[in-house]
Amino acid sequence: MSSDAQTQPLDVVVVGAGFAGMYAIWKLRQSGLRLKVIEAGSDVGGTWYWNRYPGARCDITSMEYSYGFSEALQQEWEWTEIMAAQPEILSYAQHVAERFDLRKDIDFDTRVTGVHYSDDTGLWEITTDNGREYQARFCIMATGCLSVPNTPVIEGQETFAGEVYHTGNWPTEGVDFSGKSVGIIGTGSSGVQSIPVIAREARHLTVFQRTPNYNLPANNAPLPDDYQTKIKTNYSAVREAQRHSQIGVSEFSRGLGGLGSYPEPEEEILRTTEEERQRVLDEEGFEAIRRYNDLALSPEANEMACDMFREQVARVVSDPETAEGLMPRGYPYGCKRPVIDIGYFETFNRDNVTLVDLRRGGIERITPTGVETAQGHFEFDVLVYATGFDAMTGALLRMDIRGRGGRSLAEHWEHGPKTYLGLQMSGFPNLFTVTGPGSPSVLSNMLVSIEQHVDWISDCINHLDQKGASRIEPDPDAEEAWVRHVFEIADGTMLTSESCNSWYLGANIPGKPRIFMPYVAGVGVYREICDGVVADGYRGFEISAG
Ligand code: FAD
Ligand code: N01
Repeated sequence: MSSDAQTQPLDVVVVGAGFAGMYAIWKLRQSGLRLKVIEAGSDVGGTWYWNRYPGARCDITSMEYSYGFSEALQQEWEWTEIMAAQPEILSYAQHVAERFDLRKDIDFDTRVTGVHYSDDTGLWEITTDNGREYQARFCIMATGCLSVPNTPVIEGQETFAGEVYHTGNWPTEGVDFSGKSVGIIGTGSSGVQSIPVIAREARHLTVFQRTPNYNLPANNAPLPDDYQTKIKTNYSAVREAQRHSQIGVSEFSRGLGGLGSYPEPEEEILRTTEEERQRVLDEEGFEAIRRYNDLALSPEANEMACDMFREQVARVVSDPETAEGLMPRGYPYGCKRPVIDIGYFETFNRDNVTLVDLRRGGIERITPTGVETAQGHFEFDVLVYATGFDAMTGALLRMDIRGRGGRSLAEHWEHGPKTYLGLQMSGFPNLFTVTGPGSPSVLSNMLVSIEQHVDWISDCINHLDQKGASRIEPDPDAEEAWVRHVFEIADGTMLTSESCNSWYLGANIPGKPRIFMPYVAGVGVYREICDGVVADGYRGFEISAG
């Protein structure tokens, strides 16, 4: 048992010291709760601690992808670019840890393996890979939605004789690609960000692409002074606007760059002529695809915009066969997490970059010297997996979480994740998830969603303590109704289209139930629902003395 926990159980154990776990420390301390955060990594930052691959950066303007809980913090921190790169975001996390003295409440290099509820004591018993044990009244899972790297099982992969890396678990000391030939599997956001940078460093880069994306240009740049002044002068209004928006980005960043800051599309593509579309393509290039407002509603409109996108690929990429290989087909624009890039398509005009379009013949096996495909063998010294994550449920299901009566979370989620509001599961009293499935989570600016969840959980614990109650968990009917609601509003949108294999649906992990996991109604609507539940005396939750 943790030395702190030996004499007396803790009030709260938080698992994970990314932005969610870090904020939980600050917030829960305000109520004088005794807590401990347990983190597998050696420092704070979560996503930004693990994803150190070259080119990693956020896709939302950093002045909005940052904490809003401290006016002093948001005034003193200076971002250098519109969308900061990983080293800067990690420095920000470290600054927050130092400024608020967070590390003293974190046990690093400790991975939680078991989280068991005791029916006898009403406490959570937490076990770890280094033998430390903890007991707490409440347990908060701040384990991240994109924190379990997915390495696909490919025959022969253990025989590869060179260096092997995963973008989601990049070495702290970095990787020197100079003079080396590199193979990279995967062209999602991580691949798209790292490919241009690796191509500049390596002798040769071979890109194994299974599905091309409808990427948009990042439009990143040094942070404009006038924008910084505008945001800092209006920060409280910016944060308030975020909280009531669709994805957690305010109108103060409109037109700047990054997700959520694009101008509202105003034109219907179905009303345009071929001539007009050609003119728009000449003027706007890849960005043309986001000026139309009928793409979500009409498959025909969507396909017209996709045609424009493909034409732009052909305009940018010199070799016609490579251009054809980079053209997304067979699924609609907008059904996956948007991928934004810096010079991605232009990278394929370099002499030292080869595209292997796996749609023309897939990977058969990995060999000691490279990758064997139906199109031939490709050799390289270094293999990079940019193959994503076991998203949203992965980190939770990797721990042995057991609730009342020893029932496991794996059993509860056998047919897909079931939560009430993405905050709790029935049968798991006093256990909370931050940005869990069933909440806006990965469809939003995560910092906004993290603060909302942690605030809600903290208020809930205070409410129980004030009432002298000891337990809260969802009523199974309320949980079922919420799961249905989450499904119903996603159903029929492009996000659940049959032709779309996104990680939102769990489609990237063999055997994972195909369920759309996040809540699409937006952070503003969702916040109102959560607040309404509290105003109605925690409607849908069972609160009891134990
Ligand atoms: P994480 O940052 O994932 O932290 C979870 C922590 O829990 C990790 O440190 C992990 O080690 C720890 N943990 C997990 N399981 C255990 C265990 N069993 N025991 C102990 N510790 C454990 N979101 C945006 O909104 N905007 C962006 O621009 C954006 N860019 C991204 C770029 C990349 C490359 C990636 C991968 C994600 C990005 N995201 C972005 C999503 C990002 O994950 C969130 O924004 C945010 O950082 C999540 O914070 P978190 O604390 O919830 O989770
Ligand atoms: O992961 P992904 P990611 N053989 O799952 C391919 C956030 N993020 O790490 O599409 C061959 O999107 C797979 O192919 P396919 C953001 O939320 C943000 O890139 O399944 N290929 C795909 O190309 C993002 O959405 C940023 O056909 C295989 C790729 O690997 C999320 O994290 C940056 C394969 C995986 O793409 C995940 O992004 C980075 C196989 N067996 C991450 N298995 C920002 O820009 C998988 N693939 C902010």
